[in-house]
Amino acid sequence: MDPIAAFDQFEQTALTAIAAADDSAALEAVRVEYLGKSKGRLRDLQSLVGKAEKQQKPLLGKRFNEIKNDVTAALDARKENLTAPKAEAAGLDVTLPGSPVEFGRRHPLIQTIAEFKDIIGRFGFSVAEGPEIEDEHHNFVALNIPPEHPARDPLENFYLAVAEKSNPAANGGPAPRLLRSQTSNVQIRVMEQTEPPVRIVSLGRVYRPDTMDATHSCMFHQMEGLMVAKDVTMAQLKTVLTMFASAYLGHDVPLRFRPSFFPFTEPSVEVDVLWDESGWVELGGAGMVDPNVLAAVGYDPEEVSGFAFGLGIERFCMKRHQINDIRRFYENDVRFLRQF
Ligand code: FA5
Repeated sequence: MDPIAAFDQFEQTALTAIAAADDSAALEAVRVEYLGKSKGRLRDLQSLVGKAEKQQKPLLGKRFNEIKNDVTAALDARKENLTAPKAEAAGLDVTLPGSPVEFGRRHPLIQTIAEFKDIIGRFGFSVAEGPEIEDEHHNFVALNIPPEHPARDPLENFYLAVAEKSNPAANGGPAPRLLRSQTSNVQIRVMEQTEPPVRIVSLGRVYRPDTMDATHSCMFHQMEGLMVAKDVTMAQLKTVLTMFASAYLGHDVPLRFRPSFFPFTEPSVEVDVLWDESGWVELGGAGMVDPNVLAAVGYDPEEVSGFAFGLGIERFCMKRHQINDIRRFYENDVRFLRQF
């Protein structure tokens, strides 16, 4: 074959093989076949130059170098192409700005709980945990709530079916259990296990079969607070609650303390906030821990006194963000949730 034709054919087949190689291993095989130092087909071309007539040699030499450079360049380009990110190989422009990634965010109540812990922590309260499934002792008895009290009515609570109220432990059945109706159960559990002084809060879910409306839910969150030490006073309770509410709701928040009644505190108060033109809404209950409660956990009411409070977390969050209906928290509507 005419050397020039052989050169052209070499170039043609080499470039076709390079373009057809679809991974690095195939491309390497092509390189070895065409450009390999010991057995590559380029060596055959080189020998054609060597055997050529004297006057043809410069032309063939020039063509040889051109082909060698072209094939080498095509190999390098293909190699870069194969190792480039897939998106680029698929014809995408990776230099374009990416589409924004939507980050999730924490639920407003979870944010509120974190902020509550932060604020009350500055008053020296540490966080205690307690169970949501509770026995009657910790939810009622130890809190001085007698069996005939309306708060213990099965219709006012979520008792667990496995241990119905009609099947009390006294009859050999399992002890009745219920979803706790207040975080005050944690007061008792902490006092049972800790010597005074005590200064704790406990935040979590509570459950009541209340009729749902704008400010009532069947499941909601409370922050319980308990401080027991020598000479704890009602004035300290009022100060802590006022400072806490001002820290979360703003310094000029209008609060109102109303005398009230809880079986486990004496005296007792309820704390209201001025909601809007329509009037006041209750934020929580509080009071001085009843001496009976202190004595029942083994504390000496002559030695120590204490205050306790239970605040509705949803209501605080609603007041702060002007949320007009508690059900918004539980509807999973992203248009609502993404505002926090
Ligand atoms: C109690 O639960 C007492 N354990 C509070 C307490 C603790 C008093 C320690 C004394 C000492 P009450 O039932 O009032 O109290 O509830 C407290 C707060 O929880 C209410 O003020 C309100 O903010 C909130 N709350 C009560 N029921 C609901 C409900 N169904 N939905 C949303 N929030 C509620």
